[in-house]
Amino acid sequence: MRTTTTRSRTRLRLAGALAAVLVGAGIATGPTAQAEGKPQTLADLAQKHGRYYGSATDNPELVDEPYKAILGSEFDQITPGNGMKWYATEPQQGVFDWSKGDEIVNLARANHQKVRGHTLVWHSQLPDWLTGRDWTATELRAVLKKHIQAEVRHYKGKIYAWDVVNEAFNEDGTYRETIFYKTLGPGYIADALRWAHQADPKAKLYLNDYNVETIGPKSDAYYKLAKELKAQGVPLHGFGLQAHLALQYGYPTTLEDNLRRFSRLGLDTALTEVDVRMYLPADETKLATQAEWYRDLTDACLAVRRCVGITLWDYTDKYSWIPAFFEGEGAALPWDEQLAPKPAYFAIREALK
Ligand code: 9MR
Repeated sequence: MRTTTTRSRTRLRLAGALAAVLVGAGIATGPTAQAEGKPQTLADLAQKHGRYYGSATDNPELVDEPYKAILGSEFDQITPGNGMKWYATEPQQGVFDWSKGDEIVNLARANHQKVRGHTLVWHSQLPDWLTGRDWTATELRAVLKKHIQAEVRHYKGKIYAWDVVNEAFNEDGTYRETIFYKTLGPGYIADALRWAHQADPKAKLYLNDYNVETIGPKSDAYYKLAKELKAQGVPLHGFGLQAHLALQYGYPTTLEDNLRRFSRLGLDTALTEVDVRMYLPADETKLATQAEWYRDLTDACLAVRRCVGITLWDYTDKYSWIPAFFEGEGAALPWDEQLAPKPAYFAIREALK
């Protein structure tokens, strides 16, 4: 892992400051200012390394044309922030609504972007019909199988990778006591993967979680489970590290080693929901540190062969989930609320060059 040097910090600040001046003067920087007039987006730069650079997006934002223009041009992968979750896709038992997910998939097709499907099995954002009553194991198994297979089948051939099970472990590495775990036991994870694989044998199937960027009890639990699942021949192809980072907790310095150990199990890895929040107000120093982190996490992925790509959890502070969930925090993304690139954006470009 590269350590932050005063020189690189200064360089970043200068790059950011220069870009800000150029943007302010109406002179295109970055994507539109390359040699031979060829626009170089984050996606273009990432593709040269065989990686994707993506962003989450959410249906209500898609009326914002300037937002959509950057989403469609700068990225080669998108993830629906909410549109494919259980509450959205099966609002009544057995009654499916694909409208939100379809909107995202159609947008991705128009922009030649990959889609990460998010998410099939999660304890949060479940419909009331599911959480509002007790189920026997036999009943819940059937409900879960039907949901997974209906959704994966509907999107067959259109989804690059699915977050099949999201956030299955607690911080100490014990299983999270979700409705699925409590009713079905830990085997629900292997079952979910097998059912998804039957429905779309070509989609990459992931487990995905937050606070798993460092080597520690939670990522160890995934490592152990992934190893077991692979040994049993369960169709697991990747591990998603959400990477919701916060300046006050320090950079996860074991990220690269952690990615590498999952690669060695024969799994792809991806940074799936990246943001780097800070206490507001943002200032030059915090934004410079944030830029270093974005650069370092991009470097970490590039350094590990099977780290396939990076997804921002939306690309702009305008649509970040952070301020609503963490009081007094925000400014977590590489574009600000006016859709102007921040130092973090230029730092990512630097890492990709
Ligand atoms: O971005 C999503 C936000 O719009 C929702 O309100 C929130 C509800 O929990 O979920 C957000 O996305 C989450 C993702 O699905 C799973 N990892 C954590 C993300 C942030 O909460």
